[in-house]
Amino acid sequence: MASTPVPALLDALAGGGARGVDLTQPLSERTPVLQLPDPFANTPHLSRRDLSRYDDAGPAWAWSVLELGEHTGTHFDAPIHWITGRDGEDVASVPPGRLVGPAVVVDLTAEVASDPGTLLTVAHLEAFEAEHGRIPEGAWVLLRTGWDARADDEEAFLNAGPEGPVTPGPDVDASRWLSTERGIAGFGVETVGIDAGAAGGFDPPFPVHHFVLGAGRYGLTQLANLAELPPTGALIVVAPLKLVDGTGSPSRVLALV
Ligand code: 23J
Ligand code: MN
Repeated sequence: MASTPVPALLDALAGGGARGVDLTQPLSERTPVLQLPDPFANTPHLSRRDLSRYDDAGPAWAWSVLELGEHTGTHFDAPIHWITGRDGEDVASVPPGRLVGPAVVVDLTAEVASDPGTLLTVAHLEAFEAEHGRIPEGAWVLLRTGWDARADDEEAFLNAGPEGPVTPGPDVDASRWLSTERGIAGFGVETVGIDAGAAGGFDPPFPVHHFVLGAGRYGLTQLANLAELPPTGALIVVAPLKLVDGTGSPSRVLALV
């Protein structure tokens, strides 16, 4: 394996020993988008208009124009998305080596089933490492919660309560830990943002954005099918648009298991 790892991987794919898993949610007019409270601006839902559809405007071809936010659906957060990362990378500047690497999957599905506002803590991360080993350099840490099952129902997905959205995510200490304690490439979630629903009220607000993007690392949201990944040992491929000055980008996210 060591001398010809890619041919060995191709043999494994051909023989069924390895396979690709799509971690991407479908992207359409129905894709749920974040809803920030007043007075903040909000991103629109995806919309599109036809340029032609096998008609007078283009008799043999169909094509359309999209309008969508950079932060729509399964998407990538670049460091410059947050004020703490404003001197960091835009999407186009992310080195390709950071977009391919080991995935580790921290599973809070059971906790989130009984409390949808469950927060990921440093204790959870330490328990994960005690069982599965140290999170490797360049890893993408993916938080599995079962939230992907809600993705075709915007109301259930955003889960707004009287006090605001109730969705899982890291607490302040876990956000800081992810930015400083391990050499991770990024942090990914199944929910609408990399921060917990309650994180607008944390100190600092939106601590994953604050610390993780501020440390030059990346975010991934609205992931699907994390249940098909092992806790360690999967390879992730993250493919945002190479958008110059982009603060984020809808992305295709694939894993090899
Ligand atoms: C802007 C402000 C707050 C949040 C977000 C964007 C996101 O979740 C995002 O998509 O980056 S929480
Ligand atoms: Mn985003």
